[in-house]
Amino acid sequence: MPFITPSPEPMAHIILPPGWQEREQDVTPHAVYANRRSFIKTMSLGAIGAATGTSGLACAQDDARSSTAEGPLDTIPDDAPREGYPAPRNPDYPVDRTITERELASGYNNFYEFKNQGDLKEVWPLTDKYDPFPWTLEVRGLVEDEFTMDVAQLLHEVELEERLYRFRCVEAWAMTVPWTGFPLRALVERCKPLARAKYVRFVCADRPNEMPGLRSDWYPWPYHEALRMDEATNELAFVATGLYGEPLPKQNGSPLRLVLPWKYGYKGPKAFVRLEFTEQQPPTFWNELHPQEYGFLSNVNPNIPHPRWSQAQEELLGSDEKVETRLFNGYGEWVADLYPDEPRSRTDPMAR
Ligand SMILES: Nc1nc2c(c(=O)[nH]1)N[C@H]1C(S)=C(S)[C@@H](COP(=O)(O)O)O[C@H]1N2
Ligand SMILES: [Mo]
Repeated sequence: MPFITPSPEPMAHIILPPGWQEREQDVTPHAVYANRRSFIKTMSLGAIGAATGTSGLACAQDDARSSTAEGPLDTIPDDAPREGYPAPRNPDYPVDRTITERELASGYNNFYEFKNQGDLKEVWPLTDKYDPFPWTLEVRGLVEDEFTMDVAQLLHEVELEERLYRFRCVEAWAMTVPWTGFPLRALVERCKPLARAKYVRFVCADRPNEMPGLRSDWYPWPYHEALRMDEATNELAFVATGLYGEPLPKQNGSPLRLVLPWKYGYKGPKAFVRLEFTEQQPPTFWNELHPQEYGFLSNVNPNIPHPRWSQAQEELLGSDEKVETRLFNGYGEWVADLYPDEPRSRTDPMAR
């Protein structure tokens, strides 16, 4: 997501002035596009396996160089449960564009807990020490009874399905991938929220010994997101535990992450460890850092430009092709009713 992270080396030694994020540390989207293109070019040359040391990628790091994973598909945890895989495809969510190459979906990522440069997308070599299982989910706040569930047990109990969804990052890249998982509504129901609960908040893992990016102390770790209850229980909202018919690679959010295809990617927390049901709208990670740039709702909307770039088009991962961005990422049929105030066109008075 956003390109606000300055290079950590100089930053680690100085005190940050208030408002630092808004100033010279901002990197333009163009710089990120350029970086991504060089990455994709590198991949198409077949150099991905060598990217740990010699590929000439801009952001090689010590952590990356010592990675034992040989490629982006080599990071699926050995002990990830595989019961129910591959899961049957749910046909209710057809897509009209090509499925993204698997190596790209797992080789070009945003997962700030692991990276230490804002435009670094090669996350997989940094996940060596991350050992997600066993994993528990804490259920807290406005529920009948607070409790903690074991994720392996949860996976044994739910029915897995596959959904092919369009995915849109706020940075204007997009992909189309088959997720394995189950509806978020099923998880919410297990939590037995009280009628008073209006929001559900997700708090992500905080494992500094396994996640090198957590050393970047200018972020309000742990990563945290939140949804309104009517959003969380919409049938599109999905808990993904797998990708391309196998358990999630670590960099894609093992052991579980949210996928909300009508929202920008950052609204879907990876590797969350706690759900908390609240009456008030909880603060969220990127909104706290840049309230002007990342709203609470963050629905995909070509009529609301990001303050620093247009959202009218998006680039499909793996090609230089630009396609028109669709309102709610094309999922209006399911979610438009939830957002009466969302600008429907560029001339809508609500459009900014
Ligand atoms: N915990 C956590 N979840 C996260 C992020 C993150 O940095 N940390 N990045 C978000 C962003 S900006 C995007 S675009 C998606 C990327 O998912 P992918 O790498 O599997 O494509 O994850 C989202 N979830
Ligand atoms: Mo993103």
